[in-house]
Order: sequence, then structure tokens, then C-alpha cells
Amino acid sequence: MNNNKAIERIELIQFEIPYVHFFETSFGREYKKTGILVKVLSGDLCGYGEVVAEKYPLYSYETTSTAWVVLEDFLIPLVFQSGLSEPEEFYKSAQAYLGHPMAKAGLELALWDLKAKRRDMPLYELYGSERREVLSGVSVGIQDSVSELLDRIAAFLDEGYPRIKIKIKPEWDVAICAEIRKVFPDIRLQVDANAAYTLADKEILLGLDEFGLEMVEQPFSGDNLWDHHLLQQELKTALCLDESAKSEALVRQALEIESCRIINIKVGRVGGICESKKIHDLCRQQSIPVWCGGMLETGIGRMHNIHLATLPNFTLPNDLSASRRYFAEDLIVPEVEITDRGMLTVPEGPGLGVSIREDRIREVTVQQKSYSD
Ligand code: OSB
Ligand code: MG
Repeated sequence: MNNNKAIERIELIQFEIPYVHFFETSFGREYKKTGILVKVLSGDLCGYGEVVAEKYPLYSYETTSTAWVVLEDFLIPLVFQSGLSEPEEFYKSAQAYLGHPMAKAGLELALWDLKAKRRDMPLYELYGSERREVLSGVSVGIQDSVSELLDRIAAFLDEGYPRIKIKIKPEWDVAICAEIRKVFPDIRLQVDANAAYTLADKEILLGLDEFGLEMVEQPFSGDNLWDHHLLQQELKTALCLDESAKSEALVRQALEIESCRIINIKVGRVGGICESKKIHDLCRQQSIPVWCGGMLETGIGRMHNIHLATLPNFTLPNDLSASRRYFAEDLIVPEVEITDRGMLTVPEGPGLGVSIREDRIREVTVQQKSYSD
């Protein structure tokens, strides 16, 4: 088979899958995952990607519907018009269009999976990594009561997760950390505010210093690098940027002014693997550790994250949990599981290295469309 053959067909599949337990952040409570799968077909091979944009523009301005339109009107035509099939070429060409990183990342991921399958090698090897295991971690949403939160944390620790991240918001922050520390004084613990505070809340945020947290993630809005800098000057705990870390250029500026000491890399938020690698390399040069964030992806998006997290500067536990932490049934086999050492094993097969359950995809499909040249 000719390896340089163009893409013959692209499919978009919008899906909805209920969570096993609701997920609540400072943005609100969600009961199901909405997203888009991207399939790129060439010869007898198919590459899979996932668009992590959510139903509502809360975490990001992108939504499932904006991503669909941007893919249909601009990004898919770009692939067919230029005859490209390499993810690096796609990354360069798609930069002409502003914004919409999650839409771009979904298609770029599918092209990476295809590229690795064409070479008959696992994605992590294509990325130049050698690691066969990455650190898991679990992100625990806001609960109805402290006792429910403590029960959930205890259950996740029993399952072997090496680090717990809790979501915080005003009125669910310092007192909650104090309750957790009473019961679990020594666990690796961090908090994520999803932009719920402003500098006027500085005293509350400084109160988090007494809990030995690994980091405080994104207290202020995504556009606000300077206020993160002002807080980091007084906060002993490391700040970590998520929503703000939108590109290599912004991460470079954030590090120059010391807005944070840790970076969360999400492929969707930054617009793909090429941009993620640039951020990873920049942080590595500057001795800034990174970890892989999640968007409650299906197994397809999460396997992509697992391969990315094999890069050497992903040294902190990732927001990568077992399939059953999110869904009753995942879209892949084998499902993602954590080892007794709290790790995730990176599969050896070509591309993502797992089988895609087309039967399960059909069950969760809301809308589907096929595009060809
Ligand atoms: O801020 O990390 C976040 C989920 C949706 C939107 C934003 C975030 C999250 C998570 C999920 O924390 C972590 C995971 O996928 O396990
Ligand atoms: Mg976050």
C-alpha cells in the first residue's frame, strides 16, 4: 500500500455518553459527556481522534457545535484541497485559521493515529518516547457534602490512585482542604479552581498554603496571566496554569513573568500534538514540570493523552484515570485500567494500540456525517 496516499474520507460522529457519577466544577454540574469523534480513512487504515469541546462554552469558548461547523466548513476542506495527510502539514496549514484549537486538535489527533498505523508503530514511539508507563491521577468533582467527598477520595485511594485533585470554588475551598487533611494528612493533593476567583480573593487563596498542596490550578480567568503572577509572588504553593496555557507563545510569556511554576498540557486546549510538544520542550528547557490534563475524554481521547504523557517532562501525576471512573462502558478494548502501582500501561500495538468498539460508538451516536474529496 502506498503510504503517502491522500485521505479518502473523513467522518464526524457526535456522541453523548452518561457519566457513572456527575462531574461538578465551578462551572456547574454535568451528567453526560458530549463530544465529537473524528475518523480519517486512507486505504484500509483508519485514524481516530476526539474533539474535547463541551456542550456549553464554559471552560473554553468552543462548543461541540462550533467545533462541528469549523471542521465541516474549514478544516476538512483544507485536508482535501491540499491533499495533505501528515499531521505536521495539517498543523502548519491550519494555523492560517485563528482559534478553534479543540476542533483542530481532534483532526490532528486522527492524522497522528493514521501516521503511526501506516508505519506500524505505536504512537509513543512515533513521538520519540521510550516510557511504557505513565502516572495516573484522579480529578474529584464538587460533591453535595463533605462526607460524600471524603468517601469518594477514600474509594479512589483504595483503587490505587497516587494523587487526588479536588475542584474548588468560593465557599468550597479552604475549609474543605482542612477536612481532607484531617483524614488524609499525607496524600498527594492538589486543587483546581477553574477560574472561579479574582485577585480580590487573594487572602482566601493564600490560606491554601497551609495544606501542603502539590499545586493550585488556575484560580483566575484564562486571559489573566498578570494576576497569576501577582498571586504567585506571595503564594508558597506552586501555581499551575490550565485555561491560560493556550499556546507555546503564551506559556513562554507566563514563565517569563512567573505566572506559575507548573504547566498542565491539554492537547485540545492548545490545538494538537505539535503545539503540545513545543510547550513540553519549552518547559523542559526551563525546568518547569508538566502533566497531562483531561477533559473526561472517552477511551479514544484518553489513549491519545496516555501516549503524549510518555514524553520525558511529564513528571507529575496526570488527570488520567481508568475507563470505569468515567463510563460504564468505554469505546475501546481493552479499557483503561490502573496498575497496582498507580500507573497506566502504554500499549504496544500500532497507533493508539487498542481496538475501537464500533458497536459501542453506534450506541452513543447522536449525529454523523461523512465527507470525501
Ligand atoms: O480543568 O481539568 C479541568 C474536565 C472538564 C473541564 C475542565 C477540567 C476537567 C477535569 C477532568 O478536571 C479531568 C479528567 O479528565 O479526568
Ligand atoms: Mg483544570
